[in-house]
Amino acid sequence: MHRALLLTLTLALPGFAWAADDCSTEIHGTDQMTFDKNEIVVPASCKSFKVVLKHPGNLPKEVMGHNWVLSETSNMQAIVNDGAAAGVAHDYLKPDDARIIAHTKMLSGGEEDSVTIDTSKLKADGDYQFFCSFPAHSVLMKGRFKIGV
Ligand code: CU1
Repeated sequence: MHRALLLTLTLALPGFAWAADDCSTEIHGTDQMTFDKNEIVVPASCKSFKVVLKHPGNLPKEVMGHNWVLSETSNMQAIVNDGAAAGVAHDYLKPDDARIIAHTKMLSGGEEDSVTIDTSKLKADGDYQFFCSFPAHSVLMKGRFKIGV
């Protein structure tokens, strides 16, 4: 088949998957104290899932730091509270907190970090949330994290 025609058919048939599911995503934490996503869906076929966090702003982490933390929704507030007590020296996370499923480091503007999650640790029907643990940021900076079909 002609290559251009093949491309046309691929674009015209979105349900026709030529590539494997994308087992990664990129999310931005901004100087406006927002994430650019409020939901992340992990394809069920992914054995692992990589989250790349970028901070495209200019402010230092002491002022507008952002991390990406994953936990069960019911644990989020306690992780945030204990993180605030742990302070900036610990990136606003209690060290070795078993309730944290995954997290990046705390970023200043211009930085990036990533974390890869072993999806076998997640339940398909689990209730998960991602958030930033910088004090008060999780009021705005949070979203649903779920396993797709
Ligand atoms: Cu933040």
